[in-house]
Amino acid sequence: MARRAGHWTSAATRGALLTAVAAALSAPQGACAGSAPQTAAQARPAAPATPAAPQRATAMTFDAARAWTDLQRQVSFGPRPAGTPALAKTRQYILAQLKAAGIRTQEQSFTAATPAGPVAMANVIGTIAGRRPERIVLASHYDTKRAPFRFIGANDGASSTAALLELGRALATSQPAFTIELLFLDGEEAVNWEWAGSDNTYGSRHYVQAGQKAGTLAGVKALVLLDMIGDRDLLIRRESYSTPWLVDAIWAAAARAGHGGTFINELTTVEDDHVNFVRAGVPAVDVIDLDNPTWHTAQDDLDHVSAKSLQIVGDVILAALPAIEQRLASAR
Ligand code: 1BN
Ligand code: ZN
Repeated sequence: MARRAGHWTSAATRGALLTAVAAALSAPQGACAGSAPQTAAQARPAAPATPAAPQRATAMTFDAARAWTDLQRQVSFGPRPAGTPALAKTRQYILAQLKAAGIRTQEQSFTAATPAGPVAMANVIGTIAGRRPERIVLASHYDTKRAPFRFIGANDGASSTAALLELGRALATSQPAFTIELLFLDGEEAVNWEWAGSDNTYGSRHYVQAGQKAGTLAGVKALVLLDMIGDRDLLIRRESYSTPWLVDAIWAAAARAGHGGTFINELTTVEDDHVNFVRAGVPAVDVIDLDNPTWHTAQDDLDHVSAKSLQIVGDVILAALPAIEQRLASAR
């Protein structure tokens, strides 16, 4: 199942990145938020004039068999709505997996005011230190929808969380240029059946507000949100709230990797966790497959998700990260 997705730092990429990083270090911070859309091709810097300093080049491998195990384990905990013991178990599983991969962890606990009263929630953050402190955040919600039937969220909740854990393992020893933050969000799902008003995305709203208060959100240069990426018939459209250059970078990587049939050029619109980042001025993208008949049904189960879909998305995100870094490093 494992497949080599590419090198974080090939000699050429590394040299180009170092050149761009040097230029970017003298540029004003936060300059990329809200800047004009640019294609990934335009963002690619020229080849370096001088060879890069020797660094460890780590091959990054997304192993969908490991991700599949993560997905199965989450499903084995049963329905996992915010505030339940099953979600607390899921959180402990995520923390244990991050620690086992040598990734620094934090819990961000808060109490959300929901239509059902106060609910204790917690985001989980894993940090992979990069050569510079500015962060690229990779995110997924890990809660599942409260439902009047047994909803286990194999796709909606477990698939993106599994992919994020495996991306963490792949990136843990890669010495990335930007710090990579793995953000496992609580409370994405509405407590009421309908998604309306502020009854949704509790975890991302808390993360953004806390970062604004502490002055740390300015260090988040991009957010890549994964959601419902495990469907057997995976089909991912460009999402219209998402920042165009980030969408371009991911879709270009998908096309290069031969996954243009999965990452298609049609548009869809979804209010998801990424919207809270976009509204706060952080470039953000939602990689989401909304086109599945099992969404919020009892059929969102192991029979309707596949390891192959996890592999495609894992490979594409790993392949897109260098272009995202290049764009950020050359932003003025
Ligand atoms: C994603 C997964 N979402 C809910 N579960 C967000 C969403 C909101 C999807 C509204 C469709 C409509
Ligand atoms: Zn959902």
